[in-house]
Amino acid sequence: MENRNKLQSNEETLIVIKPDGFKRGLTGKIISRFEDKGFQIKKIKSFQFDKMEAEEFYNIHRDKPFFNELVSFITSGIVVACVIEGINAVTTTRLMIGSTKSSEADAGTIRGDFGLGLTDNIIHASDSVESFIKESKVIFG
Ligand code: 3AN
Repeated sequence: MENRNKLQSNEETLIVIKPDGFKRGLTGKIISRFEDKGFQIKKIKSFQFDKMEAEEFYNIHRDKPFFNELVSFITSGIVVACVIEGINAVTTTRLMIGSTKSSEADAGTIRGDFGLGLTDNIIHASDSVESFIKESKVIFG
């Protein structure tokens, strides 16, 4: 038991409920899933990204053809960002949100259960500890 715990690291990650998730009133249900799983909500903030913050947040996608669409969507309404903490938070959170294309995401995942969109895919979650550090700095400073 002691050994197993050593392999599992307690870490933090970031989730952002996107404007579609917020508008559809899914915030509570989504946050509950993370609490039910055993994560703690360490920070929470409801706000609207401005263009500069969104471009910084999505900096890694700057050269992608869908970059402008991404920035325009994430700035289109209120989002709810949370820093969550728990065992293997980055990997487990990514499993819980599901594949990028909501229409193809597995049932039981957040995208699989609540949406059909691609840009409007309800939730963002950091894909690494490095991304978490960069992304959470944009939101929480
Ligand atoms: P994920 O959010 O699953 O990590 P990424 O990091 O590949 O997906 O893409 C970031 C965001 O960009 C996605 N959440 C989605 O909103 C959007 N996106 C990804 N691929 C496309 C695409 N081909 N066309 C439009 N938007 C896309």
